[in-house]
Amino acid sequence: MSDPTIKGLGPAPTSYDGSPFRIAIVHARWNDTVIQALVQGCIAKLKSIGVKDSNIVVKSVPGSYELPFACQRLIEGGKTQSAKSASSMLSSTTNLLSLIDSVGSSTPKDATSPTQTKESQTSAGPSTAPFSAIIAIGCLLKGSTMHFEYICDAVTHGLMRVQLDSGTPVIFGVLTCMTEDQALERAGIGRKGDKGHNHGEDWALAAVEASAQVADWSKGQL
Ligand code: DLZ
Repeated sequence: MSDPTIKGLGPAPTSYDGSPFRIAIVHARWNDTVIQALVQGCIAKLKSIGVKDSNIVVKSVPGSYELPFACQRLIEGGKTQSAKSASSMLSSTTNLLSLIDSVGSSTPKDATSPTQTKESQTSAGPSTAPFSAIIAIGCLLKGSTMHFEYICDAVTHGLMRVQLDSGTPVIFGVLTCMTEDQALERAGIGRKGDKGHNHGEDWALAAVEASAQVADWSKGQL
């Protein structure tokens, strides 16, 4: 019988569509079996609620202690990528306009070939929008020293600080377990009969819900 204290996410008051959002997952590599199950569960749920495959970015770090810094840098990287892409789009549009200008009012003969911009050719490709939300996934297991307590505390506060400082939701996907069995059951791969529940799925739902709320609230739509 699996741990009866395992709980999942209750239904949201609204159902959210993930298709407009770009989501990053940063995961630790410690306790890899648990991590892989959580990441796979998270990705599958993101896709099932509409997030496009090309809008899911997955990065890894060695351990949970590295998660806050990696999340902070990735959020900044997403903003930089977005700004660079917007400015290169603007300069391509300017070039195109000056080309049209230089041939007078006539339309360029082959409007799609030599004059086509790199950006327009790849417009169906991966999004370069800033991340709507980031999901930090780790698994900390209690050992016989105080190491666990210090890392749990640092990671929890670090991730909270990153989301408040950046304004980008950071989903807390860090299991803090006393035993390996507790972790396996919270990744849906328990060894004792009932497999438990994969919390990666809950974190995907939380990421899309937070993304939708931030998008609405930042436009004053409450
Ligand atoms: C060192 C360590 C230990 C003992 N246990 C875990 C763990 O259970 N889960 C985890 O994600 N990371 C662990 N680490 C690694 C630290 O998080 C970190 O990667 C290193 O201390 C290097 O900064």
